[in-house]
Amino acid sequence: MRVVLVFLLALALLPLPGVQAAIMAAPIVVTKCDDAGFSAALASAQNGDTITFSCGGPATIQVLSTKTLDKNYTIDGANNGSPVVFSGANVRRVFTIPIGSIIILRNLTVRDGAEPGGVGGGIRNDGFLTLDRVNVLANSADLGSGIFNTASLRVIDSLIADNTGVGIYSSAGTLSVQDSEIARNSTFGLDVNGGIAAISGTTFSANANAMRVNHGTVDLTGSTVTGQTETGVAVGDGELHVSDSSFVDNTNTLSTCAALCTLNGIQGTITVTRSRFVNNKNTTSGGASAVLGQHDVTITDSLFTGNQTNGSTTGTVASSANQAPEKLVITNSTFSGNSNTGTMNTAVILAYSSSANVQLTNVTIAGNTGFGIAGLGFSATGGALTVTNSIVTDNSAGNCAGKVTDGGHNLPEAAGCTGSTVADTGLGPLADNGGPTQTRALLSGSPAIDAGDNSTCPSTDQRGVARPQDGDGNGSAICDVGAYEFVHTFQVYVPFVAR
Ligand SMILES: [Ca+2]
Repeated sequence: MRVVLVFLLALALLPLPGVQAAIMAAPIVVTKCDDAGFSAALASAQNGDTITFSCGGPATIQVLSTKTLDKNYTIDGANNGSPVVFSGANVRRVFTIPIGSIIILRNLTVRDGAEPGGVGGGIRNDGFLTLDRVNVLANSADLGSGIFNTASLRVIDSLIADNTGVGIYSSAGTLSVQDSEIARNSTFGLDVNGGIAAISGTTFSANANAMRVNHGTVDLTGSTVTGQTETGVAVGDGELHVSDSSFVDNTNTLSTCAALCTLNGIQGTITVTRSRFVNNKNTTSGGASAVLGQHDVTITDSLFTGNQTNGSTTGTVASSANQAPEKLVITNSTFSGNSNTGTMNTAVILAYSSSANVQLTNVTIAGNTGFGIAGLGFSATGGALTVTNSIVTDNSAGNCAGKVTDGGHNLPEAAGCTGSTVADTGLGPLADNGGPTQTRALLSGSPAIDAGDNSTCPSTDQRGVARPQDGDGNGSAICDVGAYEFVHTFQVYVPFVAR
């Protein structure tokens, strides 16, 4: 997949033929800013042209027929600081880009397009389309209300909002979204059903659902998913890779998962790295506030705090319906201050499938609350929940329940969970201790320092600090227990030298 993404990046950086030629040609300037004036400009445009506007003030061009952009050119609606609005008047699509066309739309708004019973209310793209500083607003269709993409779509510095239905539906090809906002779409902000997509620096806010990955592969990087009213991101039979992203304040009152979950697909893969899950809430029976994994889910170097559920059989991260060899693997991550207050089978990490295969390594689970159990819970027979090099402590009520397997080098403070009981694990509060996500530091003298297993610990801690460190200064570098590796600071005597 990396090879494919690098190839795509290279493609994206190549100058488009239309851009090169546009440098050579004088722009076609639209001064009669209505359907007839714009249609005349489109009719005269040749490959490489740029169409601009000088409308003498703000302008809305209501298209009287869908405009087919069938050559290679740029439409720049800057209009001397009053970007042009193209409207479908809620009766027709605004733009169609056919196979092979290379089009750049810049500094304009596409709104009120409609394709009742069809696809692509605002824009249908079967060619190579770039949107640069474009608003796609309040469009409607059966599928792809804002944009329906089958080929190559690149979205930069743009706003895809208030569409009735899906903001962008991508059925195949490539989709790139950079530094954009996807907001208040009534079903899904993005709906990926094939091909590959790369989303970066983008905020999803207040959609019903931010994104669905039914098929295809999606990279979500440096992005924020906040304020969704149903599910943040849902994965069906696709592959999702999340890194350096935040899922914050998503609340689901309707279904099983608030932030990130797998649907009932045949397969589906999620990886999460260096990301935050904060204050997500799921209020229904069953599911998860942060991550619901039904197939392969891998979580590394991430933080979970302030997430809440109050239905029965719920967890902050819940694993269900995994079929061997699928598994939920969590490494170098912190769970603190989450609550699961339902009436049964609640836990921060909840395995409730008889075939669950959950592996936790160097995880810190501390200071969470729950009704039945607050820490680790295994609510079915069969399967396995194995915990290694981890701290599971100060969770009320209870640190572990069900069949928890001791992978070694765990440090609970009280009986009831696997490992060697200690009086106090010496954890600091959740805080910024360096690195991309907050952690709970090991305080000096903590029994977790140098108590892990070098053969099973990862090569860094949650923050990216190298493991193992010689935390107690005895000359032996040994991994710590939990998500944080203590760095011993030697007392250095610096003699005072008088000048
Ligand atoms: Ca150490």
